[in-house]
Amino acid sequence: MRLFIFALCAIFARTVTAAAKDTGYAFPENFKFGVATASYQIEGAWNEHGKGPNVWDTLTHRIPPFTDDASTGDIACDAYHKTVQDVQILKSMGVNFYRFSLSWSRLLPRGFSNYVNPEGVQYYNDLINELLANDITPIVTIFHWDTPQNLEELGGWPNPKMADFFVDYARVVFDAFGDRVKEWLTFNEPNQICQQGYATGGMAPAHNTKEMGGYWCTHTVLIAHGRAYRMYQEEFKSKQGGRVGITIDNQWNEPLTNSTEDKEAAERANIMNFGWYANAIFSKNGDYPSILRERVDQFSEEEGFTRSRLPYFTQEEIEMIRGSHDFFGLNHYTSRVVTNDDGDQGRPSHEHDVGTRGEIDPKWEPSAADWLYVVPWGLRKTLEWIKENYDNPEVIITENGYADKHDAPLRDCERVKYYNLYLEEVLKAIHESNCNVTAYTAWSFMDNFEWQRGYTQRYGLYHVDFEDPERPRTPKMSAHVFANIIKTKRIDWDFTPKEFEKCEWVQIEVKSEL
Ligand code: GBH
Repeated sequence: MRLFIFALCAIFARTVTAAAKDTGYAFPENFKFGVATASYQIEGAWNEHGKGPNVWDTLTHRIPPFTDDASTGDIACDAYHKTVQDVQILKSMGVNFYRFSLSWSRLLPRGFSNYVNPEGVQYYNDLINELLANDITPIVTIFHWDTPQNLEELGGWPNPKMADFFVDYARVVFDAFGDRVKEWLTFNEPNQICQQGYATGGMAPAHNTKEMGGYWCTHTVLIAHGRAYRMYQEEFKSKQGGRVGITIDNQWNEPLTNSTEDKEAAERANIMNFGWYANAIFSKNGDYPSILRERVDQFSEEEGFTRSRLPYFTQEEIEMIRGSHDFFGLNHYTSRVVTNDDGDQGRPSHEHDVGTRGEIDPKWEPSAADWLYVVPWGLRKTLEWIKENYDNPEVIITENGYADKHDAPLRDCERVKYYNLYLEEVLKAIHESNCNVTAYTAWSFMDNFEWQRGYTQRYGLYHVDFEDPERPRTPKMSAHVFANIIKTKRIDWDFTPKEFEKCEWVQIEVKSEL
């Protein structure tokens, strides 16, 4: 069914011409560019050198297979064995920074800080040192979805004790790497950790507790983030002088029509999906957004629950979490048009709590991922929304990228188009809306294990051949274009075909040397 809809949309989109515009703006002198990856998606070496199992090891080894192609991250890009080579590639692209994540169970095999695996520490030390020796700043995500299996068996993120375990783990990594790592992200996309992990079952540990686990998980994650931030301030900030943030993802929700009802619905969807995570940390008053509080409290009561499905913070917790950031990490890929929905929506459920329905505009160009449509202006609107609601914090775009198919060509026109169009919107946000965006990260450095999609979709600037035991990396056209953007601080529209629909057969002159 999903494929069928996708195919229909694809036919539709072919007839539409992209509005590619050169605004002539340049990125500010001190603007930084980088590329991102995550431990489970690239490292492989799943059971080497003392690494303990995590929820993705467990899920991908399960029978019947969880992933579309029955694949695992056992080897993935084999990045664990390719530190020097990968850093050379990063250097050749000219990136200012590299965002990667730490594998918790590689460092603490059973999740607890009573035993730190020296070989795990060694691997990340080598990577960090290699980056610094090549003038590339490491930006480190402490947790990108690979919960140690042992901690999952104690309940995972809905268990409030996870905040203790996370703070212990964070202390270990600040202590081991913080002399050289100055930019930290506590969590990648709490929304996906919690909703996909515990409410819908789309990601490990793939629990489907619908109306419950997502809220409880979020509660723990927000507390864990706040406590790790405060712990860094107290124990490390004065000697290490680094910065700590969090990466929150959104889909921009645009009203389907001009009606007041649709406008309210879209705003409610932005608040109840994005603000759910951002408000407690970034808003002046802290805590969950009041509309989330009111609706979930009211619906829980109507549904006959003893207490609200949305947990309450203590006053102390509100103050501890409020302001626990040195910057805002944003992952953004796509948008929806949104309308009010008073239907049942599987009540009790988060969808019913929000009471909206998101749709795809048939004019939007699809990607190989069924959720990812090309909607460049959604990024600018997101940046403006953050500015308005959270007092114009510094924003680091920690992910943005495009999926094509397993057999997509190295001449990846669609990806180039995506980056050019989205980056143009970043430029407008900076120059026309005064948004405080200081850095941009492409997802991803190279093709990798795309979670439940396995290796059926590619996001990389570099192609990885997963059939070859050497896992060779080859630059795609997008890698050349991105390298050129980094070098010139401008989007070079002449470098790419002006008429994108002819992209497949236009010859592209490759200017940069990768
Ligand atoms: C990012 O999440 C991740 O941080 C990164 O690890 C990942 O590789 C990258 O995106 C590409 O997916 O199937 O309709 O339930 C992006 C946000 C939102 C992507 C939810 C997957 C599933 C939607 N994610 N989405 S659905």
